[in-house]
Amino acid sequence: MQRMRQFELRIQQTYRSGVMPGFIHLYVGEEAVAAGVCAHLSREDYVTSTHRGHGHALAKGVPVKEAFAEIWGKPTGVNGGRGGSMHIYDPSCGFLGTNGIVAAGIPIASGAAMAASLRGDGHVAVSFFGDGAVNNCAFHEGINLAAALMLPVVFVCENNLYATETPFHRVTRNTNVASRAAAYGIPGIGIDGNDVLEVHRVAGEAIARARAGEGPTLIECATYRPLGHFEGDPGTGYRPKEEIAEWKLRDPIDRLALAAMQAGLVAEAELRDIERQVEREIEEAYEFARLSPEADAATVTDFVYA
Ligand SMILES: Cc1ncc(C[n+]2csc(CCOP(=O)(O)OP(=O)(O)O)c2C)c(N)n1
Ligand SMILES: [Mg+2]
Repeated sequence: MQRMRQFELRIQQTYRSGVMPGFIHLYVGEEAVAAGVCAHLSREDYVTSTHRGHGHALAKGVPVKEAFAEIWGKPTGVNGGRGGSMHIYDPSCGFLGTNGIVAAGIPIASGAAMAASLRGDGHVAVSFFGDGAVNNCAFHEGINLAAALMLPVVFVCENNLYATETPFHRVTRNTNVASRAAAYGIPGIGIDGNDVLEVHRVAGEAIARARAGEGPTLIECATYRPLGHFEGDPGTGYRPKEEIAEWKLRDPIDRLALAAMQAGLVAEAELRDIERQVEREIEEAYEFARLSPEADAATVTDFVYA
């Protein structure tokens, strides 16, 4: 969670300095979901992600340096800087992409799970998506197919209450995403997405069921993005300040740190050590990306098919 948090804050700072091209949506505040779920996945398992996908990429094992350079558009990026924030793709660790098209990762995960199922290799797929995805047709088709074929896939909705500036309750009558699982005949579970231990427990059970051939699960994680929708949106014009303040008190990293200290599992100094260790790692990634050359304009048509 620290790695995801500090990565995003460094990306934010770099982006704001004006050197980074493109458009970014930060994952700050939602780290418990990616961390709790991806802890159960091997490199060969699959993940599909969203426009808010830097955290998913890191949690699935995309190297921090190459992710940083990719978002910066540098040729040393994991996709040669051709993809950027919303097209980070690394098949070597089963990461089937951040994705600028809302809900598009859902059927891709079902397809990856179908491939794993046909090969019989015991691998699973996980699809992360937002509340904004659940009224898109890809949600219905992707989950229905997975349920009908009992595919090894777990659908993880990061319900942060808003799609851009639109509150979820304004665009749907049934705001209980987990309850929609019933329509597909699969288990649906709503959990506290800012409690990494709860995410870890529930995701572990769902992933074990998928691996055992017992089919898909829909998990709805209640979470929040304290920042704006994208870098540039102040994020305050469409929701009460009190709501943002209240959710900041439920920060997933602070909560785990406090619980672990109260249980006597870790001393504050050890937590600071982790923070500093991650700080160094992120600084190295930043320097790697900064010192990488800019793309050569002569290569602009490389990888373009006619
Ligand atoms: C199919 C499609 N429709 C609309 C958009 C424009 N769009 C980009 S992000 C977004 C909101 C997504 O909200 P949500 O899925 O809840 O994810 P969050 O940003 O809250 O993490 C929209 C509507 C898009 N990218 N793709
Ligand atoms: Mg949302």
